[in-house]
Amino acid sequence: TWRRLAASEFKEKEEFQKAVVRHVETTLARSMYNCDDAAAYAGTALALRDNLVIGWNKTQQNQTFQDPKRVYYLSLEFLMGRALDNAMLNTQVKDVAREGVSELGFRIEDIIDQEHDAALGNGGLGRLAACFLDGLATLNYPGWGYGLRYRYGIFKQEIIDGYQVEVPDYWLDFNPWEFPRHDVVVDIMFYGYVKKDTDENGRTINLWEGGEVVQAIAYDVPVPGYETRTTNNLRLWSSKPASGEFDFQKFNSGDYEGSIRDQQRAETISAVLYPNDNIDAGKELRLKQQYFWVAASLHDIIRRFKKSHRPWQEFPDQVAIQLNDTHPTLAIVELQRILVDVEHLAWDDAWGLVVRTFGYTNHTVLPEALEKWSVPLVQHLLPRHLQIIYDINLFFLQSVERKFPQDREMLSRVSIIEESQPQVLRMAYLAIIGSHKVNGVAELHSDLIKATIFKDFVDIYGPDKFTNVTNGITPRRWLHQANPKLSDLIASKIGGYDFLKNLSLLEGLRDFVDDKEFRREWNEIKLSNKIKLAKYIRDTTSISVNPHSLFDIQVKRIHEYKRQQMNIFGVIHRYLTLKDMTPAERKKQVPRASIFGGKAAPGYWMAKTVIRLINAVGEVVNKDRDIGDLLKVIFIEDYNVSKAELIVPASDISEHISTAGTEASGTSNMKFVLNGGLIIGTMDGANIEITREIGEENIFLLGNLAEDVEELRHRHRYGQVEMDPKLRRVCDEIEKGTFGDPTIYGSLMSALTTGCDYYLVSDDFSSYLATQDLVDEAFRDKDEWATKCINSVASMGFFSADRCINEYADMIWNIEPLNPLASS
Ligand code: DL6
Repeated sequence: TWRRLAASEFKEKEEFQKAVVRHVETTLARSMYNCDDAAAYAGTALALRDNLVIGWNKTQQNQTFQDPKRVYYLSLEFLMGRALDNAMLNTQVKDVAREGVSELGFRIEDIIDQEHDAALGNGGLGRLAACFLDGLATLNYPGWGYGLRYRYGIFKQEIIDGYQVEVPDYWLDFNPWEFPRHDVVVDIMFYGYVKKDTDENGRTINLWEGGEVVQAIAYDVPVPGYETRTTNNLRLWSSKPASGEFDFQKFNSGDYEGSIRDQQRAETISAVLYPNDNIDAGKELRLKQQYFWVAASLHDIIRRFKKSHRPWQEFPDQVAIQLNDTHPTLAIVELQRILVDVEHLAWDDAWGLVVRTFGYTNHTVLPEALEKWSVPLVQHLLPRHLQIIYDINLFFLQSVERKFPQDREMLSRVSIIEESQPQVLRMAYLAIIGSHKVNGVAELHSDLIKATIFKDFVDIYGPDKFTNVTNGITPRRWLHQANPKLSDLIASKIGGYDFLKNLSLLEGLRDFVDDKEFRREWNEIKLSNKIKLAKYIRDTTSISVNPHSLFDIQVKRIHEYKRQQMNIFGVIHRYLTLKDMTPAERKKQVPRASIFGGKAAPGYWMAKTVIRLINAVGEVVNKDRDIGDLLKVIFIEDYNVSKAELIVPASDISEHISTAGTEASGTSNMKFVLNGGLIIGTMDGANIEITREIGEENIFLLGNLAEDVEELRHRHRYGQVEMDPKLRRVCDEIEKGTFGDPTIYGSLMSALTTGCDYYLVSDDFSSYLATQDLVDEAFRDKDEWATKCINSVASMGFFSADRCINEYADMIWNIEPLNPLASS
């Protein structure tokens, strides 16, 4: 039963009300007569927070007292979204809170809407980290997240004249969910030089000296599990100058700018999230961020380990560190440095501990996303670390040479140092060499990394070092919170809400698939979610969308490999086809709303051009009277987690149409299916496993397979591929100026021709259109459609983040859940 207990102390609405009023009147110094939604949000959040903090403190005390092995999840991104609703639901106080605030004259939905998203991430990688924190806490694992407290999260996207414009997102005005720990401060050094010295035993040691020092200050964020007392911690580091705030000497001499220069320089480190998804920017500040964060986190982890006075040999028995992509790879080097230079362990002993501690998750095979750091830059910023990397590489290459004495080329292929101009460090190779397990995030992806980018390493280490953990999502946020009516309906049928902790229980829905009343309620819920989204679209864009039309949604980062361009080309084709029809023919068509959303990296011209085209097509189509409701094209501005919670439950079909072999997993595909939407997609990433779980009859698959991609690209390079005629017509229409000045789309057009169509739009286009026709056909049969949706939801158990966390815990971290009541 200890798993079931929530931390909630609020049993009655009166208690909750009192706490809200107290906070409004005392913490905010406002009168209840002068309390708007924003103040009511603050009061509600603070009341709930009081409650949360008690469970959080207890969890941390319990973990300190029990001292189990812990996992530390190092991620440069945590895309948490809003916290209030999630915290209310996880601690089971939402009903009490709703009643409480309602008597004070507020609607809980309006209060929830006041919260700013915590958007410390770009997309899938950051949201996965957030889902994993929820899973860790819910399953009572002792696990912490470590990240950076960016002052500016991912930019806010505005659409002006059809173009994306980036606006800074200052989200920290009022953030009740973080606790500054002014006593948890770590000095972090950069630059300087390495000095040789001797230790107490007369051995030569290397000392890293001099350089700039910046302080890392901890901010803690409570992460409550669902229906448990466990509230874990997310520790985010913020940078500040080590030498006080201000240089008085400079100030007094009139050098006002100079007097704050150091302060600004230090604070810049945690100022802003790099807004790139699947693109490596390679900037010095980014490297500084990475080292600052991993050095502070390791210092903290080691301080905690040292409290128990265990010998160093036990470090990997107490500590597991998961590297979320290569961004934290310097942690491997930093731990080796601390063990050898500071703790004076022998190199090999230290290295053995390092490798047993780390696990590395790869999230991409795209070459442009694989991190490489310039050697001169690392030499300048982290001179001692570069020496250590050279040594790690040397010992590694020696071992490879012993194993493959005949294969000289292997050495240059697997070396951490790439012999380019300038030389660069291949961070993924360093991450593999310094970890005991490497995993991909979906079966196809894990197979691909073994067969392609990491093939040599499989030969060197054997296949056991490489494994797969298919991604998952938390059903608490992505069903219960985002789609409460559906969650309630499911609970009413399958015997309560246990499915939120054991998602396989959704199987129970199969017993109701033919139940008329159940199907009616199911369809009503979908319709009400679509009405809600249609209202939002109308309020924000003035475009009316018929809620009975087929909602076709593609929301994700805009990237050529995700192929939003194929989607919008398909929309143009649909528009042209409708225009060709007689009014009588048109009447027979299925009305469709094509809904897009997503941000483009600010420097990614092609992605921005795709956004421009989508908006331009919308401009033409949405006001074409011949077309009316038959086709609407909408671009939802500033897609983020809280908008996803509105959009995902409203979809009939969602698009996951990446070029096969490019999308490592995808996680929105799982969210859409879990919410009773079907998907159209390629045989890529987790789509493949979704197909396996829900059955081929419930998914609309299209396009070439990953194994064909190389050959197709080869044919394009040698001019052997004719453009699909339907795509030709679409391009002609764009080039004719139907969607505005055609020169705007020049890069998009030439990517298909002179660019050799690297993402194979032409090759998949006819299959895409044919599959969209099948979607229309299937949607006409409302009964059959509902059957597909219900059966799919029933099969989604596998995609719970809890399953992932248990797999990581078992295969990689070797940790156990901890009874949250053990020491109370
Ligand atoms: O694993 C989470 C997520 C996957 O679902 C996406 O398929 C993948 O594109 C994304 N990868 C990245 C890589 N970025 N970097 N570095 O975001 O990871």
